[in-house]
Parts: sequence; C-alpha cells; structure tokens
Amino acid sequence: MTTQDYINREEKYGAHNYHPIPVVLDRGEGVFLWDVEGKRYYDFLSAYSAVNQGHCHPKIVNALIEQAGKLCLTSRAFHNSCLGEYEEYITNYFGYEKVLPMNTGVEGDETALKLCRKWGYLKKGIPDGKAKIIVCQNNFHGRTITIVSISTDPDARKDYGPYTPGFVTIPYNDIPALEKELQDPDVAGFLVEPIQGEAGVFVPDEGYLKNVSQLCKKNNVLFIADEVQTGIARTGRMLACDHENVRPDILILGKALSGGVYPVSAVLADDDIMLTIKPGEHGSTYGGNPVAAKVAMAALEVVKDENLAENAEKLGKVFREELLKVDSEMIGLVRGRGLLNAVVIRPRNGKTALDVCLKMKEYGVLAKPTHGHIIRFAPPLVIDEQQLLEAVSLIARSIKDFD
Ligand code: IF1
Repeated sequence: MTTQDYINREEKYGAHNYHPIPVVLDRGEGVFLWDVEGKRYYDFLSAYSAVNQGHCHPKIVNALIEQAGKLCLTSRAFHNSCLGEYEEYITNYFGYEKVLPMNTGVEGDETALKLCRKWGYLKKGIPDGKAKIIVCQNNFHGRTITIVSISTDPDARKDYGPYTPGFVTIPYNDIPALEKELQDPDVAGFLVEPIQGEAGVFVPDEGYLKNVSQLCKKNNVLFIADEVQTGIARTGRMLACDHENVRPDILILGKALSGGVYPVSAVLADDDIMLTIKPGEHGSTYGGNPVAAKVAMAALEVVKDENLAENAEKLGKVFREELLKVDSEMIGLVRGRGLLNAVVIRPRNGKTALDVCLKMKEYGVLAKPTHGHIIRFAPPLVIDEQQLLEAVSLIARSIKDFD
C-alpha cells in the first residue's frame, strides 16, 4: 500500500473531523518518526506536547507492558494495588494534598470546573446555580460541549449550541479586566492557560500570573491553571506557572503526563477544594486505572531523570536565536518559552504557513500550522543540540525556498 492508499482508506471509513498533513506515520523513536515508505522525519509537534519524553520511551513502554500483563482495569468499584502508590507519587511530585485521576485533558478541565463550582457553593457560599467562572478569549481547553461553550473560536463552537451558562469571558493577559470581573461575589474561579498554546503560543507579560494569583486570593476565587499543554517540562520549567513561582489552587495536567503512551490526565488540589466532591458525585470508568498509574509514574520519572525541563530551557533559547537569524520576509515573529515556540508566517507570493509545512515535510521535519498563519514548533524534549540545529537548518531551507 502507498501513502495515498492509506489516506484514501481513512477518507472512506473515518469521520472527516481532521485534515492532516499528507503523511502516514508507522514508527516512532525519540525525536524521530518514520512513514510507511520508510522516510524519517524530525517530529516538531510531539502530538501537541504529549510526547515530551520522546516516542516510545523504553522505560514508559515497559511500564505499560508490565502492568498490562498483570491487571489493566478494575473500575473504581474496587481498590487496586497501583492507584494509591500513584496518588502518593504525583501529589508529592507537584506539592498538592490530593489528586483526582482522569484520562483526557478535557476531562481534566471538566473535572476542575465541577470542583470549582462545588467549592463555590459549599465553601464560598455562592447561591445555588449562580456560580460564575471567568475564562479568557482565544482559550483552548478541549472539545466537550461545555468546553466549546467557553471557546471564542467559531470553528470550535459553531452549531454546537445551546451553550453551557455560567461563564464570563475576558481578554487574555489583561489584569484590569480580571480585576473588574472579580468584584462579582458569585465568581468561583478563573480558568487560564499559563501560555495560550493553540492561540499561537501567546506568552503573557512578565508578572501576569503573579497578579492573577494575588487577585484571586484577595477575592476568594480559585486560580485554575490548565497545564495540559504547557506542563511536564515543555516550557523550560516543570510547570509554566513555575516561571513566576505561582501555585494554582487547581492544577490540570494531561498529554505528556503519560509520555504519549496512554491517555492519562489529573487534577490536583488541596483537601478544602478536593473533598467538596463526595463519593458518587464524580467518576470515570478508566480514571486511575492500574496501567495509567504505572505509565504516569514512569513518564514523570523520566522527566526528572533526563532533566527535560533544563534541556527545554536551554535548547528553546537556541531554537529562537537560530530562527531569528534566518533572513526571510516570511518570518513575521518568533515567540515562545522553552521548547514551546511558534513562528508567525507572512504569506509571500501566495505561499502560506501550510506551504512551508508541506515543504518542511519534504525536507524531513513535521509540524502543522495553527490558525492559518502560525506554525507551532514543539519537538520532544529529549532532542539534543545537534539534532535541533539540523532541524532548524531544514526549517530555514523550507522558508528560504519561497523567498
Ligand atoms: C485536538 C492544541 C488543539 C489543550 C489544553 C486541554 C486540552 C488541550 C491547553 C484537551 C488539547 C489538543 C487537542 C487536539 C489538538 C491539540 C490542540 F491546543 F494542543 F493545539 F486542538 F488546540 N487543554 N489540545 O491544548 O486535551 O482532551 O485533547 O486530551 O483536539 O485536535 P484532550
């Protein structure tokens, strides 16, 4: 079968809810992917920051294999021998009293919103049904009906109404706007990405997160950080919040929490928030299953053992410096933190960011544009300097080809 045969089969039998770059991947190892024709690529998307530890990391895959041969799933109707070990490990790892284990990132966000509302009614004393949660324009928190209800992206929310009420939207990186909305006593929480990934890697002003944390505390409102994409060392620190030494009241993790091996997400909080949900008031068939527990512990161990945050910090600087040296009209600006970066492409001779990505594919680097003119670059954090420089030279060549 050729690449096109694979694509045609997907087209025929699969929903058309994606429009992928025309490449069919068959194997992954570390920073590399190979397609069905045996061609090798640098992965510069990392499954949207789920593969920070590199593809098929042996330690994480072995944790999966070992547990999968012993006990995969019990449901939470019963205890199992892995969950408590994982809960103790991850709460100590991030410094919270409790964890609520889920599977996908959006389930983490939904769980955080439910916790926030519960806390608002039971602890803050907001009148029943009146709780409000503040969110930001251009957010991305997933794709369930409630989460697209708070999206400002027409493609994400069109024709999915009626929308879930109880949310107030303010501009990102805008402290006065937040301060104003926090005056409302019915506000229970503020959900925010420390860096807006999908929006095009928007890094807020220095001090934004610090101000958010202080204002939320002052107004008895929960600061909820969605670190699904920015967490797990991606931005050069274990959490993007660590750049400003702020501690969210509710922390949402996903993606690289399992190194791309298995769906695992987690919500962390202290007892006064977490224990507002009583037995039977929230759950999930797979949440906290033995395989997820072992895989997540291995994935988190790798992050520390291999100093991935430090590597992301160091090589992120190299990436931005090298890209800024490329002399091309197409490069609008380069921004990011650690190894979460984006390049704004100025269309030239009718060529766009997608054309650059297709050219990059030809040269052996995979990435995908977001919002038309922005290319996000997020290689696995295990990349070394020689590999990064080689990939940057291929990216530069792709752009220069259109000059
Ligand atoms: C897709 C991007 C999109 C996330 C943040 C929660 C979730 C995500 C900050 C939900 C998921 C993924 C979803 C995936 C592409 C990717 C993505 F932002 F990373 F680039 F879509 F916008 N919070 N982001 O980034 O986690 O339920 O997917 O596990 O939907 O195509 P999930």
